[in-house]
Amino acid sequence: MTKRGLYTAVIAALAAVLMTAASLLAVALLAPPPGAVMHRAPVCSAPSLPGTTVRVTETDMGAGMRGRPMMGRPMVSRDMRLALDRASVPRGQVSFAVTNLGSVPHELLVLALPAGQALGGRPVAADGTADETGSLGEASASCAAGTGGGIAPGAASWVTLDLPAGRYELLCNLPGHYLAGMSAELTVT
Ligand SMILES: [Cu+2]
Repeated sequence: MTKRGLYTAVIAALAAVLMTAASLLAVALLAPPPGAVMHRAPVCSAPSLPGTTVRVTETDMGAGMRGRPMMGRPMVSRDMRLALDRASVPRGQVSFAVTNLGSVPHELLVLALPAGQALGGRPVAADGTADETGSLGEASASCAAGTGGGIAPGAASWVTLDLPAGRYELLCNLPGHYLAGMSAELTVT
């Protein structure tokens, strides 16, 4: 091999290593957050929405990994999450684009969080659902806006609301999910 040939081969090898590293990094950055169990490819995603968009990601550890009943009582699992891509938005039109990255159906409800009430502190009935009186809106339809029968795994749902300044609690109110950790706070300024 000539000196020039050797030089070209070294450059080509370096380029191959760099491209492999870059693609590994891209895969790592695009992967769902830790704890997310993705059982299938995304079914659909939210369209472009009016106002300020809050992206909500819902995850669970998978039905098979959740707590089994103990001493006749269902064990409360705390491995379900509802994460927001921002903690505050300006008042006015706010759109919620919800993606279910979990393995079971989820939903999103928006409720006011009164002063003095802690996140996750709503009373929960015997059936495992929180009191959702005064709900301002919800995204619970698979691949559609508004109210439906739940967001299927891999699907998205969305809703646009007009929100005045204040604190809000976003939650999933399928039985047991609120207690399992599916609530997040949003501040509207
Ligand atoms: Cu849920």
